Amino acid sequence: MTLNRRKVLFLLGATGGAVALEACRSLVSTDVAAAQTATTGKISLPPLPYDYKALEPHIDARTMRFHHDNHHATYVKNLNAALAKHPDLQSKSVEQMLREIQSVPQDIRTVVRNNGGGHVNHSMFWRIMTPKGGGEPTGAIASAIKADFGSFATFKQQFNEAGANRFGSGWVWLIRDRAGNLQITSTPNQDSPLMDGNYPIMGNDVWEHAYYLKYQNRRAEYLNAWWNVVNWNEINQRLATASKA
Ligand code: MN3
Repeated sequence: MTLNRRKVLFLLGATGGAVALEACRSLVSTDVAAAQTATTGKISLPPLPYDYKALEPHIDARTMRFHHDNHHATYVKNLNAALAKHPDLQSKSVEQMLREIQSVPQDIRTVVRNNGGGHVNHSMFWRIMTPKGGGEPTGAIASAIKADFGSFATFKQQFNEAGANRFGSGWVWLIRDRAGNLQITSTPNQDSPLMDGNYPIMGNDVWEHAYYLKYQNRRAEYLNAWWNVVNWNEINQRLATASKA
């Protein structure tokens, strides 16, 4: 019996499983996934921080429901199944596993890369959107964007281009690299910038499942509409976290 298993049993006995789980779910943190691993030893699906229909008309309720309840839930399920084969890994956060992907046991490395990446990417994604979002960036991210890209309009255009040019499935990112510079990048599949030592400040999901029901093949239209739901407060928090890392 591992330490994590004992911790879980302790939590269940002391506070009731539902309460412990609720405590994990309500954590307001950019490292929600990490907190959940540390507390329960098992990864759980974070609930959407708003209703399925909250991002209408820019992102439709049906897409949000499928995306969260099916796609993200499946990443969590597959990740837990893989980690069950290596209980020693359960003391690590998923972020840490991605940062050290080459040290993850070979038999589950690809599963962790795809599903751990999927879990961490989507846990960020739900939080950097909000029904009260959009508009011009605020705070430190506004200054950083102006300093590094000249203007928000230029940044937005370059970010959308990178998203449009990602062939097939993947993500477009604003990352903070090891040297502390902001860069627009993109990754295939569910690969995380963490795997290259970069910190994802914000990212947009350009898998077809993120937009196909409403926008069909019009990815550029989705990329444009997405800015209406961007949560600059949360992105400022992520920038602060990245700067401390
Ligand atoms: Mn997705």
